[in-house]
Amino acid sequence: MDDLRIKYIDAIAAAADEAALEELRLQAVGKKGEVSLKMRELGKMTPEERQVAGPALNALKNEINSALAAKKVALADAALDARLATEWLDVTLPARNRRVGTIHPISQVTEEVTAIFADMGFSVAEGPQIETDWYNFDALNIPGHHPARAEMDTFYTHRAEGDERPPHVLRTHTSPVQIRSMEKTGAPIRIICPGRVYRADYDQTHTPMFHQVEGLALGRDISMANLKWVLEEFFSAFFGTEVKTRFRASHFPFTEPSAEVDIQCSWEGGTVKVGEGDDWLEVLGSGMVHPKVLEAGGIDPNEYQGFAFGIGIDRLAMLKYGIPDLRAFFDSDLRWLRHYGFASLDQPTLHGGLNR
Ligand code: 2NL
Repeated sequence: MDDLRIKYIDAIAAAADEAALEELRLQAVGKKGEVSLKMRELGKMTPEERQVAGPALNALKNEINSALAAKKVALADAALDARLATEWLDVTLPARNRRVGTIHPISQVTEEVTAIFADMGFSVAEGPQIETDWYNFDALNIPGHHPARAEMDTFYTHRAEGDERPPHVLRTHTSPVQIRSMEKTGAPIRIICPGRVYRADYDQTHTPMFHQVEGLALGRDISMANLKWVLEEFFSAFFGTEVKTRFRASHFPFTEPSAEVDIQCSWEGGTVKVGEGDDWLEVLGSGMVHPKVLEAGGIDPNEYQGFAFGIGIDRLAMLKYGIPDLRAFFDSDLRWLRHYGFASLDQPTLHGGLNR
């Protein structure tokens, strides 16, 4: 029995893993194990012999079982220690750099324009990009036969066969938003309407979708003089230098009188600089809102009058940030976006300065 004890206690101590341990358990105390076979021999012994051998065998069996259990725990502990020694994680390491997106120049310029006009008391109005022909044309004094409808290269939606109602259009300007605002809040009103507009035109200087910001100010005695001040204030803030404007008589169906507005610039070595020199650059259309347009918006032209204007945002962005090709704006080329884009945490504010 001492030989058995020494054999198994040593073997258990030396077992390398749980499988070896199980093998030893079967060899020693399994059904056909050495200790179990010895216990079966108790029956052939005399009562005196059995009284000595019985308890001794039981003690041996218990001792082996305890050793097996203790070794099992020791092996599990060792396995855990080994994992803890290799599978660690330093949570204090700095994080891996992540690719961050940039703010598109159109978004940047829209924010800049909004900040400047907000400072002059204009709020932002928005509306649908798919419009009825009434809001896009009729309300703006552009009747069905008017050449402006054809000139604007309008995208029309389809009506179901047999549906004779006029089709909806993709808005060709953000003016419909201003009609909707007049209907909703009446006068006095001071709003700008930035957004996407659509015209079926595609070449070096035109994309079928582009961006416009229109402005509208109505009151009892708002005049062209107010328009000129607001625009010069706007361009000077936007370009970060005093900018002179020049008004040229023009014609739009929705304004009377109408003016095209040029800003002062210089041409040197093939690049334009705004706010210096004695050249002029056409950048916007404007005028006093036509009485018929006021009426369409539910406003009495005998009580209220005011100015409206429209500027191309894409053009403004190209001018301010020296972006040469309009069509690249909408290619979603990541290299272009990283080059011309703006940091998302560095947004324009008047107090922070717009021109960094
Ligand atoms: C241009 C011309 C212009 C307007 C837009 C407007 C809107 C209403 C009433 C009257 Cl609701 N006018 N908008 C007025 C004059 C010109 O845009 O060539 N923009 C680049």
